[in-house]
Amino acid sequence: MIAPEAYVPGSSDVLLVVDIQHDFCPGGALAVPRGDEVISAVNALARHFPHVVLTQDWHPSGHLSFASSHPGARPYETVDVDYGAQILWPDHCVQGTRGAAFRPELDVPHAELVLRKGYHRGIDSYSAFYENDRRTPTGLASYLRERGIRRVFMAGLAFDFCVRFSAEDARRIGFDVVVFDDACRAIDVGGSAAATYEQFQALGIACHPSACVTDAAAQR
Ligand code: VGL
Ligand code: ZN
Repeated sequence: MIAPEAYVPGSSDVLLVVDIQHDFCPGGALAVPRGDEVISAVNALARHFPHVVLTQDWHPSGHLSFASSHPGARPYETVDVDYGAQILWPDHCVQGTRGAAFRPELDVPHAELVLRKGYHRGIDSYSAFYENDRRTPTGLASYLRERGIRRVFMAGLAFDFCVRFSAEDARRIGFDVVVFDDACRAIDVGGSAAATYEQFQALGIACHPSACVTDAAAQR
């Protein structure tokens, strides 16, 4: 694990910025409480990372994760699908809509890759590495490995879903993982935020304040 002290990101580090989209911010279809507050911290962090990857939740209409696709079901209920339990969400991040667009305040012009996920109608994808069937890869692990990345740092939305699943997969794949939890916000359904911290501890996923990076740079 990486110690929570000041450090300067290098060429084998990537910042993975998760789902800074209208629909996950206040006023959006699946608003994460105070989700918009992370944007300035993410912008500040990104300036210190030579490599940045953005993820974008990107569902076709009628997606399996939408409660509206399951007659009689309501958002935030869990249903059984082919690959196991799936929480149902309000329709969100529909391909090409404003809700799926990045918030305009997100300012990371040097981001190298925009990784879209959740585009298979019948499989949700919280993780940026594997879809919710836990078998279908997105290609991101190979992309990062092939480019010499060893440490994955994360910030964004939502802490207890897409950040959590991405962090856990990255760790299992063999990357060192740090989550800047002050630059994340949680949906928090059924204790999911607390469960995320427990899992991170069990798996050796560190949570550091983003000041570890932004202050280190200020000190130089
Ligand atoms: C997310 C629920 C559904 C997320 C995406 O970005 O955390 N959560 N789709
Ligand atoms: Zn989604």
